[in-house]
Amino acid sequence: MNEISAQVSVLLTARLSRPEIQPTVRESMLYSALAGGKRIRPFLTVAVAEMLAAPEEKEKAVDAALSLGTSLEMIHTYSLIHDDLPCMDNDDLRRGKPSNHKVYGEAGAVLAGDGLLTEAFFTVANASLSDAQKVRAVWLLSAAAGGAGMVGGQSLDLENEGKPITARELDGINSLKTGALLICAGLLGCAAAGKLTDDEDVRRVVTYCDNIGRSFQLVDDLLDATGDAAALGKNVGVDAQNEKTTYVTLLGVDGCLAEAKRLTEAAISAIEPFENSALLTELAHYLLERRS
Ligand code: GRG
Repeated sequence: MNEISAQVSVLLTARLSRPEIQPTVRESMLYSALAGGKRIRPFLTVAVAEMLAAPEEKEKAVDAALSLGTSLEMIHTYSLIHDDLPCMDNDDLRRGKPSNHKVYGEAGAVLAGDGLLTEAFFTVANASLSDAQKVRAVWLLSAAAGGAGMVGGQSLDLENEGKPITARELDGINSLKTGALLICAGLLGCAAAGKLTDDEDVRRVVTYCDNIGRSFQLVDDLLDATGDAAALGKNVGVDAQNEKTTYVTLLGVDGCLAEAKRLTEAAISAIEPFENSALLTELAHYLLERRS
């Protein structure tokens, strides 16, 4: 995981340091992009590409996956910057550092987010991919990040703050807010390996991503309720402060853990038929056991 994470940081630095980018917004984008995220999404994209590509195509597929995963990481980073703004979650700590708006001001943070979202598509446009792969990647990224995906989930989440919601409603919000980008990560890996349409392999990857996405959210809620701010690099107890219904309020700590384990096993069993699934199995365990 560390090696892929380092490669993503190198690509992020290269793309976001382009001299054409205005210095202030460039510095603000780089600040958050290199603040030390876990790089789960690009790792997922690369691991899927590696698993699905034919041996003679592997190198090319992994290279493509690194570019696509980097573009997704830009979108993810933008969402965290905007999520921390006073008009949203109002968080002053992210990835162990002051949130972007604490350093660059609210306007600087809004622009850094806007810039990262746009640079993501510029990265796809400039990647070593076929035209068909680029079109597929643009489709996947925009579908997952927009109003029918992450932005839609964030909107629903804000609307429901302070209101009691059911487990079903919470599942719906999280599948948009968190799950959409994780499924996108897997599908970008399929695209990098040349799989541009649905088939049995792609469906298995989606099932895997859907299950780790749900487990990821359960663990996220657990960490907010019981985790350590220093290890997490962000404030804890934020959900309770914002009177949010979470999986911890609905299932309790033990219930959350049991459900996260069940989902992790379901994820692993979806990719078991593949020969080369070790990286994805490792990721599923890591997400369950993570402390940050
Ligand atoms: C503002 C459009 C917009 C969307 C925000 C991502 C998001 C939607 C909100 C963040 C709030 C949150 C804690 C969501 C739970 C899942 C999540 C995305 C956690 C952070 O992802 P990690 O753990 O972060 O992968 P790192 O820093 O490791 O990259």
